[in-house]
Amino acid sequence: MTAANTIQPAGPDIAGAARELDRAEREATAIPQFGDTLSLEQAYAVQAELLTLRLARGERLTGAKLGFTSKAKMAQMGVSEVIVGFLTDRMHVAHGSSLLLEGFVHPRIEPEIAFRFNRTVEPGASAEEIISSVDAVAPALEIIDSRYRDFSFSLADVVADNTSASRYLVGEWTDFTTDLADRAVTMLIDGAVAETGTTSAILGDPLHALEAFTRMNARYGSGLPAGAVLLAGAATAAVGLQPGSTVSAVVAGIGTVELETKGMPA
Ligand code: OOG
Ligand code: MG
Repeated sequence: MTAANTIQPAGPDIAGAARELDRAEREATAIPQFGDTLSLEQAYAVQAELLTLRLARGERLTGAKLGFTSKAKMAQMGVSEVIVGFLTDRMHVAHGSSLLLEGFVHPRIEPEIAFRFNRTVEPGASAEEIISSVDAVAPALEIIDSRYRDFSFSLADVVADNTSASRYLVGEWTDFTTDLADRAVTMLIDGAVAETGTTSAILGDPLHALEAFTRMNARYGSGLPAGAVLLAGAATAAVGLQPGSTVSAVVAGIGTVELETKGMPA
C-alpha cells in the first residue's frame, strides 16, 4: 500500500494557502480571509512557504518586521499580539525616491524605527547577541497592503499574509543608541501632519522590540543575514496611501525619511 494515494493530508493546505496569497500579491487582487481554518503555527508555516516562493524567484531576505507593537496599531486593526514577518530586496524602496502606486491592493503607510544588524543573526540568537549586533538605527516608513478583502483579518490570517508587508524604506542610519524612548514621531503627508506619536508607543521603548524579536526569531524565525534590518513596528496608526503625494516620517533626534508616490488617482 502506498501512502501517497491512500492518506489524506492532515489539516489545511499550507502550500496552497501560500500560493493563493502569493498570487494575490502579484496580481494585486484581494482574497477572502482563511478565518479559523489556520492555527497560529500553521499561519507561520504559510508565511515560511511564502518566503520560499520568493527566494525561488531570486529575491533576497533583507530583514524582518514586527507588527502590533503599539496600542495605536492594535486598536486600528483589532489584533493585540506581537507578530513577525520577513522583508526582501524586492520590498525595499530607496529613501527619497518616487514609488509608482500600481500593483497594490489598498496600500497604507506608517512611521517606524529600523535597526540594522552588522552580523548574521542565528535562528536561536539570545537577546544579548541580538542587541550587541545592532550597529545603527534609522527612521523608516512601511507600506502595508493586506492581501485580504477590506483590509480585515484575524491574527492567523495576517501572519499567513506575511503581516501585510509590502514595501519599506529607511532613512539615513545613525549610530545605535539605547536612548530611543520618548522621541516624537510625526508622519507628514504633503507637508501636513497626518499622525503623531512617540517611540515609547513601541512596547514602551523601541529597545523592547529587540527583545520581542529575539522571542519571535527563536520561535518562528530562520535568522537573518548580516546587514539585515528590523522594523520595530509602527508608532501610530497607518494611513491610506494615495498617488501624487509626499510622505515623510520624522523621529526626533534620529532623522527623516521621505517618499513620493505617483500614478493614477484611485
Ligand atoms: C499588519 C501589520 C502591522 C505594524 O507596524 O504594527 C504592522 C497590518 O496592520 O496590516 O506592520
Ligand atoms: Mg509596520
